[in-house]
Amino acid sequence: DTVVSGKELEAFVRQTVQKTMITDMHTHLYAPEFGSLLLWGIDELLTYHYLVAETLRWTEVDSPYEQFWSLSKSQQAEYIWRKLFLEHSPLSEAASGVLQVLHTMGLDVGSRDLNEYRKQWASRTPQQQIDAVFQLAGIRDVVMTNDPFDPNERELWLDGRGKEDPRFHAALRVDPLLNNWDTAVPELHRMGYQVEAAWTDQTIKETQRFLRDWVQRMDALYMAVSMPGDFRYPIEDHRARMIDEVMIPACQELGIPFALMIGVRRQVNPELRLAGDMSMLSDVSSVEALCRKYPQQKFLVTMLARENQHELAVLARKFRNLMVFGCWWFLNIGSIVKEMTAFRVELLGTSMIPQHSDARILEQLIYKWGHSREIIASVLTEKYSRLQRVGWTASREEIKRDVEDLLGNNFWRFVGKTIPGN
Ligand code: RAT
Ligand code: ZN
Repeated sequence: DTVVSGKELEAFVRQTVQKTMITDMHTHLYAPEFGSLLLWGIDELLTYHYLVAETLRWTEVDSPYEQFWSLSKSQQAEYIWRKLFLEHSPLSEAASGVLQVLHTMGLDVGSRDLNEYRKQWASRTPQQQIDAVFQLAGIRDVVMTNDPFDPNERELWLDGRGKEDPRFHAALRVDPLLNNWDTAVPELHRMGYQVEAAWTDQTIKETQRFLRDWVQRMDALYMAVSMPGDFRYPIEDHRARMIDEVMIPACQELGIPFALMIGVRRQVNPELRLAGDMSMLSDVSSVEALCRKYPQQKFLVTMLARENQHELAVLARKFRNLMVFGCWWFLNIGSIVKEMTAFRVELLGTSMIPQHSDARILEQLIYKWGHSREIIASVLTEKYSRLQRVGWTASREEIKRDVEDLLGNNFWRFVGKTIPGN
């Protein structure tokens, strides 16, 4: 059952990539049980921090940022709509994405009528909207980012109100352990863990206990941290100690991968709040050292600088315990997704995770995956065509298998779990 002509191949690959159900392995979405933590709707879409950054570029240098922040959410949405959609054309990835969402939901993009869009959302419940969006975007399930240092989220878990919806999985996110140990210590204390700022045996044991408790409470698929690009390993510093003596032992005991998201310089402009973070160059050889030192520990790794991507993909050729994933944050733009997906396939075949959405607002799944699917399909079409020209015709089953690997199975295999429902 092979695909014969070039045209047929293209159509089949496109169709397969379009309809294969996705596991989105890193998002900031929440299961409906988390109530208001799950963001959805047009005002949330418009006030996405990527769009806040773009909007504030159109304000005068002498106008206080506070003027924007003092607006209500709906006023902020109206302001962003005016600046980025009416006074200027919405050509950026994030702005055009909002229109892609409206279009896919069947709304009239041409009307440019924000209040009309609001009405369309007003009659929906979060549950209905989750069902509708997952179906429109072809999402099977998503992995959340679950942070016990966030008091709002922590309360929900401690109340036993964690996730029930099987489409949402947890990932334990613990940035403060590595990046803000001084503030993590009193927080851990308040949570009942006897740690000290000093690196003592008790601190090590108690921090491990904290990780164990939370991985188990959340049933987390992996443990994750983001770090600035100046992360170096191995050196004698707090991060290396925490990784060697606490985090890796905990991951190994629990049998879960460790996800490293490297290359973010937080708050280069604090006035922008959540939108104030920057990308920076990272050190791929630090990841190399970790992969070599812990050959049986699995690492999920993404980096934020474009300049690191090729070297990181090459490193994945050297270490089977390294899985590169996603085109993260500022890299999740058409031109770069295209470039990264192409050379990852060229270097690694299908043994990688080409994309995650990083969606913070439910409906973003529609445009982020819509665009990525298009690009993944066109890269794959080109690669299968090359094979076809020398007489290798992939069967429909083989193409399906490959696409399923890229859009979900590679992740599930790497975390060592079977796909829920299979
Ligand atoms: O992409 C984003 O929304 C960023 O703000 C971050 O959340 C980043 O993805 C992260 O997980 O740290
Ligand atoms: Zn993220």
